[in-house]
Amino acid sequence: MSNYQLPDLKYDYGDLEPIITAEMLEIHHNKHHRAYVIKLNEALEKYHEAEKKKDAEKMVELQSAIKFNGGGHINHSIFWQILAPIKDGGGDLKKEHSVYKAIEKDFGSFEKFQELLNSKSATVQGSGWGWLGFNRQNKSLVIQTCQNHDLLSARGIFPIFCIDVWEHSYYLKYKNVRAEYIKEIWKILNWQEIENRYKKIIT
Ligand code: MN3
Repeated sequence: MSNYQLPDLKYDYGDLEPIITAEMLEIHHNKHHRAYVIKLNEALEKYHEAEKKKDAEKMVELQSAIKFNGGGHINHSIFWQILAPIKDGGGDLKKEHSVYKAIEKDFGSFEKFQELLNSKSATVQGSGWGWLGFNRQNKSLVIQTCQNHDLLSARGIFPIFCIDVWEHSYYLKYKNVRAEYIKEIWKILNWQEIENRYKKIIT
């Protein structure tokens, strides 16, 4: 039987302050992400039951819950990894990194890339995610957005890093000003992990 688990964070809830407060991170990880994991496991259990009974109607019915909660679990698991406390190198952009050079090549400059990702993420309608991804076909970096918890990989694009722009990720501190949260989150991006993810996909 499948049994997905809430992943532990590599930092404490207070470690991303002041960008993300301890209260925000605890609710986001321990409540929201945990709920996706629980509901994913429940939906999969029901799915396996339905499969045993050859109940195709029930199996189709359950797919939306699997997609939503499974996507929530997968996307958040990436999100926690690509963040780091400032004291542990969060926001420390390294110009010698391959991913930095690729960003400059594919977007003209790092500043242009940042502006574009910020504006696309800020204008996601409703809930969703902003992404830097790698398109394997033309071997270039792309900025994309997804609705809800849709997976970037479902479009054939490898996820390098993401910004959660659901209201639950910023509302406690930034209220309705999503753009301010997005501007701040660059200060806690884990560029070493982002570099590792980029290198893994290009080699
Ligand atoms: Mn979230």
